[in-house]
This record gives sequence, structure tokens and C-alpha cells, in this order.
Amino acid sequence: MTVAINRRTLLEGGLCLAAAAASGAGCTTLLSGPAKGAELRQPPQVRSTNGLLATDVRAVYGRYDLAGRPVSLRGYDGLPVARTLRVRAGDRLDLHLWNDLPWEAGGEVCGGNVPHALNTTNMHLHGVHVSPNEPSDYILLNLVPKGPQKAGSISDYAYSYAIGADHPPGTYFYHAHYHGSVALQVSSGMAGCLIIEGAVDDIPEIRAAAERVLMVQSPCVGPDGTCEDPALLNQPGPTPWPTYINAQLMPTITMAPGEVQRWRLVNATHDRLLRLTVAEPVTLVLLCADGNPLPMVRPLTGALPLVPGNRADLLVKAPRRPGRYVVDGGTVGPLATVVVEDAPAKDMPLFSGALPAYRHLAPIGEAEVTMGRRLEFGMTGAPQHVTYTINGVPFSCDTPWEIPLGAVEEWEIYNQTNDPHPFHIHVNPFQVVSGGNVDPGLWLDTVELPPNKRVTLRTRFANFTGTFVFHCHTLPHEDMGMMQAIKVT
Ligand SMILES: [Cu+2]
Repeated sequence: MTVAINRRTLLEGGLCLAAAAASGAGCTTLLSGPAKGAELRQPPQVRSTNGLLATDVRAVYGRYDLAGRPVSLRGYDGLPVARTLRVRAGDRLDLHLWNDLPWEAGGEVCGGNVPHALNTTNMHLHGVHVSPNEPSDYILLNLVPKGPQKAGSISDYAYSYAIGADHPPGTYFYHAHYHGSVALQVSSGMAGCLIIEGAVDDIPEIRAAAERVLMVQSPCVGPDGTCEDPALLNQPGPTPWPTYINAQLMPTITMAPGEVQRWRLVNATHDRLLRLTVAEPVTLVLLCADGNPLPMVRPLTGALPLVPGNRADLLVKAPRRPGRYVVDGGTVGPLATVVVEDAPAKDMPLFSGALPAYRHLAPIGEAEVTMGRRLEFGMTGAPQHVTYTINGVPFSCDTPWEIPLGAVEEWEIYNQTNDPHPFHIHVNPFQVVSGGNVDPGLWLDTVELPPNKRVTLRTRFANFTGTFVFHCHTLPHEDMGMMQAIKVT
């Protein structure tokens, strides 16, 4: 596919952005984008009212200017970064997903461990503790594009998610999860921030902090401004394309001296391992990891690891001295600049106490564990035909592990390859026992599994029966087999 770009479509872009944000409708004209170094923009947002957020989300091509580069990429509602969905714990999220991508054959079945059916899609609420059954977070649905379909096929689906009143409040995200097109669709931009508010947000010092959503993405854009070749995605080593925040290159985040902001970071890349730092004397405090509030907030020293799928809720305090401070992503290089203005100081207090506790995040002692497992993440096949495996086998829709409801399991997960494989499980978070380049005791839903290393974690299969998956969140690996289904009975 090639993209015809001209001055007129560029000029129409701003209007289209506003229209798409307001209506949720697709956008066919080219959106104009901010230049490198411009002030950070926020994705459009919709929030719940009276306990309900009902919204349409359309999977559609968006044509926009990506930091000076005209592109045509799959996304939601034609936006480079999907709308932020904001709900409160206890709310219902009714999300009607429409597949408006162009017709193609072949997405009707589950299975196949090579990239395929790039216009077939579905939806996953990443990290959210909700039912894995229809119409909730069931990720084995196939929404095929409209056209000459097989009988019984669907192109849209009304998801309805009941988010518990005691759900940990923090930053989550929603993204495409059809096995075969996950990496290409998420890399292209089929992902958005999902905020669940709760008691943490009622703490005065946290409520007073201006919020910034930071969606980190590394879209696979070829020379013609498109992302159509899945083979491009599975490239270890340095990133072949830039890493963006909210589809901006090196955005500026302006702060007053002494101001405290709340950043909601999402690593929505398909494969980049971030090591986030902000130059001193900017101060960072970690509130939530993968949406899970820490028992006691933690000042950050050293780099914050954020593997694909991880989120972090941070308080960021500007120094009193005006200046420019780099936000660095580690292997992906500088991501943004904090500019502390030469302006009257705000001197906002930085919260440093305990956060509300959540029953679901109570520490798991050894005595509570009912079962132990050993998992091996590996690979097989010749270099040109690699299949990724868990315990020696690639993903199959037909062979879920059966686990009884209420089981509490300890998993030792071994990486038997020379590539990192971020481990992610749906529905239930886990507590890290050891490994993963994080502090033991942390509750996460995604954790680094470095090459030839081990991570040990404990998790409760609580509250929900049904079928869901765990997988590698280096998403090309998932499409190529590194996923396993679980059936909680
Ligand atoms: Cu992997």
C-alpha cells in the first residue's frame, strides 16, 4: 500500500483529529502531528459517568503525520494513540469494537503460529482483573473484516467488563489480541490507556498533581509509511525505528519549579525493553506497578525497568532550579525533555506515605501455595522458520492447562534462549518471588525474563473461572507460538 500525501490533506488533519475524538468515528484524512520537541499532548479521553462508560472503538486505518512523517497505520478511530478510557473501580465498561479494516481472507479460525490474518482483531484489557468469559475479556474471539465471510463470522462485538469495586486503581491499557496479528496491530498503534481510579486518586497530594499519560510506542513504519510486513517486527538488537511518546518525538514536558505531576507510563511497544531515568535533581516516586498500588510509595533510585506491557504510576517532582532534564529510555535512547520553567515556584508536597491496601494483593506466603510448576520458554526450528515454545510446544487453542479455581501456584519460569521474553498473564496479577530485575514482593502482570535466567512468582487463580492465556509480551514471539491457554474450572 502506498499513501498519497498532499498539502490539502495535511491542512485538514487538525479538524479530523477533533472530529474523531468527539465522535469516536474513523478518520480518513491525514492528521497533522506535532513536530519533534513540541509540548507533550494528551490523547483524547472519555470517562465514565454514573458508573458506566459506554463507547465504540473502531479498528481502522489512520492516516496522519507522525513527527513529520506521513504514515498510514492500523489504529483505533483513526488516531495515532487511541483515546484514554477512564473509569472508577466498581464501574462497567461497555466497549463495542468494530472491525473496519479492509477485507482479507483467513481470520476465522484459531491457530497457526506464524503471523497471519493481519486485519482480524479482538480486544484485551491488559492487567485488568475481570472475567475472561464472553462478553468480558475473552481473547479467543475472531473479529474478521467485513466482506465475503464464512457463516457465523462476526465483525463487531459488544464487550462488557464489570470492574470490581475493590479493583486496584492505577494505569492499565487495552490492545488488540488476535493470535497472528497481535504484534503488527499493537506496534501500528492499536492500543490505548485505560485508567481505573480509586482510593489512591483521593489522596490530596496525588489528586493535586497534574496528570500526564505517556504512551510509549515504537511503530514499525517502513519506507513507504506503512506497516505491512510482520517479518520486520521480529528484530532483536537496536530498534530500527524511533520510540515515541504519544506519537511525538522527544516531546517537552513543562513543569513549574517545585511542581509535582503524576505520570502514567505505558510501555505499549511490541518489543522494546525500557530502562527509564529522569536526570537529577528531578525526583521520582513509584505509586503503582502495573496498576497495583505499592503498600508504601517508593522513591526511585536508578533506572525503572519497563518491559513491553508494563505500566508505572509515578509522582514526578521538579526541582526549584529552572533547567532542562532528559527523560531517557535506556536502550531506546532519550524519550522526552522535562523543562522546568523560570517561573514562580509551586513547592507542592511530594506524597511519601502508605497507599490503601487491596485484598487481591495480599502477600502470598509459602504455606498458601497449593501447586508448583516449572515452565520453560524456548524456541525450535531453523533460523528462518523459528517457532517459540512453552514447555517444548507452541500455542494450541485445544490444549489449555486445567487449574482449579482458588489454586495458588508458584511458577519457576526458565528462559532457555538468548532473547528476553517478558512474561505476561491475563486476569490475575502475580507476586514476584525472585528474578525479573525487580524487587521481590512486587505485584505485576508482566515481568522481564532475561536471556538464560529464571523468574519465580506466585499467583492466585481467584474469582473467575474460564479460559485465558499467558504469553511472552515480545509480541512477535507470541504470534509465533510463545503462548499457553489456561482453563480455570
Ligand atoms: Cu519472547
